[in-house]
Amino acid sequence: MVTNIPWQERPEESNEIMWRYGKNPIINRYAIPTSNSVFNSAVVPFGEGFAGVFRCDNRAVQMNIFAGFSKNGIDWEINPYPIAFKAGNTQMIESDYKYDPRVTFIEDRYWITWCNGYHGPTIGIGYTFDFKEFYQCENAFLPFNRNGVLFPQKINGKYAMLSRPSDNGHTPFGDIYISYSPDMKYWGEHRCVMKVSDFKESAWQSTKIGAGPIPILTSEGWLLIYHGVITTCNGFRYSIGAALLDTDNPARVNYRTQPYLLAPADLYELTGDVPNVVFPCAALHNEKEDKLALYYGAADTVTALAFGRLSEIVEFVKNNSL
Ligand code: BMA
Repeated sequence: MVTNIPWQERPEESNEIMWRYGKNPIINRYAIPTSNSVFNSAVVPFGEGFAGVFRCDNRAVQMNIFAGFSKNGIDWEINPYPIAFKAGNTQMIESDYKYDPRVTFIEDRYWITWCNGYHGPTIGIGYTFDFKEFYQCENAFLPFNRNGVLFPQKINGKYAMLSRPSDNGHTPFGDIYISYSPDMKYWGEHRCVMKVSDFKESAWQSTKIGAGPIPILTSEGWLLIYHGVITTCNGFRYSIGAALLDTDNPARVNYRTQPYLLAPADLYELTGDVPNVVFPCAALHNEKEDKLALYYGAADTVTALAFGRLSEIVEFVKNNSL
């Protein structure tokens, strides 16, 4: 049980289900000497504190992932050099770029997934035991795909991953699928989980959706926090919602938010390299203390933190479902 996750009580004047950290953003765009932006990043409990894999685009705007460490989950030391992978369960495969990492501990190691540039975006997989040595495995899928998110435990004896088949550009469509693997190398049994919503029912998630943090197992099923996109006259706007997936068959969606939980509203979310984006890639939770800390990229520029009560989020998803 993780006891010291970042936390700040809901401000008295707020009645929101999720509220922002008062000192957002927690990581600024120039956090390492070469960075243009640090966003869409993933953290996990590690040792006495936390470790993370951070998306730092450099000043040539090359996208890569970097390891980082923190005692309190808020103040981060990010390595100034990108992760250098060794060959894992295959020979080294090409990687033109790496972005939007997710991290989870399964059985004996930390697994990392990311959007890997291999003739276009697809899902890269790697692992580490110590956040010092990293191993890169086979890509999970053919191009084009993004938002590969592992479940934190095997389901019916197999590894399970959500993903979002896409195109080679700024994909104007996208639904969430699930795939299974016996060995983290071969993936199959692909099933559709969730599609975009009907515009008149819930427009914020009507263009495309994608899984966010590693799903969290609750008494009501898997809590999946996801991003949803609407196409506006100014381009895409990215917001955050949540769903409850069946525990044994997560391809079945039991509930899914009609209103969003968090949408771009503060200045660092509204302005930046890509305005109007909140993009969640990680969450820390403590079930006993009923706490959730959500990490999200803001405006493709900085990294921010929001909080919520796990039980309230679950109730909200159930009571405000599409
Ligand atoms: C998506 C990805 C994310 C990014 C988002 C908004 O397609 O590229 O990394 O945050 O667009 O620009």
